Formats: sequence, structure tokens, C-alpha cells
Amino acid sequence: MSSVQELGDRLRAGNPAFSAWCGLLEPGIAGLLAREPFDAITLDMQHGAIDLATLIRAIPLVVAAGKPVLARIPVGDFATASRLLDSGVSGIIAPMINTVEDARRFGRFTKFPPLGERSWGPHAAVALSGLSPTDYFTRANGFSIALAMIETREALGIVDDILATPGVDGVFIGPADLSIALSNGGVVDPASPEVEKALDHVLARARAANRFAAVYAPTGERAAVLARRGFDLIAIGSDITYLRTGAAQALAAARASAKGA
Ligand code: 3PY
Ligand code: MG
Repeated sequence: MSSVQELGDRLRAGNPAFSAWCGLLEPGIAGLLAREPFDAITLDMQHGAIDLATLIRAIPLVVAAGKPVLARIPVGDFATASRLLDSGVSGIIAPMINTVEDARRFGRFTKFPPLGERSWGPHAAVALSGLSPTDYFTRANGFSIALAMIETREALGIVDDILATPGVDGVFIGPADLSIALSNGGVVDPASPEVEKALDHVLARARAANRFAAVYAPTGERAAVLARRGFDLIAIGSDITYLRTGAAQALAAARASAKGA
């Protein structure tokens, strides 16, 4: 089965799925990271430099490595969500879902009728999924995963309604923005006590609703902590942090051994 259809199964498998996070304007980075043992690759159009054409070019590279692609869309850009699904993305992460209407619009753009209002035109997705157009139409609502970001006080207050929205398959917590919101603009601290409490609350509500719970972790160490807490999907760091960490480690090792010689 093509990885285009597999994201939901990987999230339901019981082991937490770890995703790479890409924002640099080069599709080959996602293609290369897909060859590392990540469970999925996420490309970020909200804060990353990555544009629509670059993201669409990355999809076949990641699928060829047997991994599903997730994409974070810019705030409120639900039409782009449909377009990315048409290109073979398996999961959409929508930032700043702060009202029930935001959640409804998101669900409608990511699912075909009768559940939603996604328009027909998944030419690349049909090819990459290995399905006939008819089978793609029948199955896509089941394997295209829509994750609504919870990252404000408003979203926290309506998390049950967001989780109950038709077409929304789960939530994705943005702990950095949530920390800013919960400190009334005081601090960015993705592991603050207020955020920790909110993480537990949202995770419990997602479990009760039988929906996916996903979260962003700045480091692998933090991802391990969140995996033990029970999240289904954890996105780790970013391509820029992988580069910086790798560069810093290589240089530190070189300088240390040069001194020792
Ligand atoms: C946040 O932590 O606010 C995010 O959006 C994760 O990238
Ligand atoms: Mg955010």
C-alpha cells in the first residue's frame, strides 16, 4: 500500500509516530530526511520559507521513500489544504483554529461530500496513492488526516467542540504559542507549568473523543517525554535545528580532538 494512505494507520498503531519538520526552500531536504527513520515528514508553510510549488515537489520524493507527508498551511488558508491533498499530502495541520467556524471550514475543505465540500481534482494524489479515481474518492476521507492546532486560550476553551467537528480527525498542540497565550504575552516557554497542564487536558479530551492528539517538540529529548505521555504524533525540531545541531557537534568534536592531538 502506498504511504499516502498510511498516516492514520501509523497513528493508530499504538507507538508514537515521530515526524521531521521542514521549512527550508528545497524539496530535496524533505526527500533526504524521509530516508532517515522518521515515521512521517511535515513541511511548514506557516512559518517556514517553503512555498506551495516547493512543497508539491517534495511530495513524490517523500512518498518514494515510503513515508507519508504532512503539511502545515498558512493561517486560514483552507483552499491550500485541498490543493495539497490533491498533490498527495496525507495530513494537514491548520494553525490558529480558534473558533468553531474555523474548525468547520477546515473540516469542509479537507473532506469530500457528503462529509465535507472538498472539490474533485486529486490527479497527483490518485497516481501517488496507487488507487483508481473511484477508490480514491471512496477512501480519501478515511486516510486524509485533518489536525486542528490548539495554541490559544480561545481554542483551549472550545477543544471539545473542535474535536467533535465533522472532518476534523484530531488536534495538534502548538506549545510555543500556547505558552505566550497562557502567560498573557509574558514569555515563550513551551514547557511552562501552564502549558504542561494544558497538554494533559487536551490529550485527555482527545482520548475521550477518540481523536488523534499531536504536538510539536523543539528537541528529541522533549519528544521522548511527550511520547511517554501518550501523544500519537510528535513533530521534532526543524531542518534548521538539525543543521545547526549537526554542525555544532561536528565542529565541537573537531576542535576537541585538535586540542588533544
Ligand atoms: C507552536 O509551538 O506554537 C507551534 O506552532 C509549533 O510549531
Ligand atoms: Mg504556533
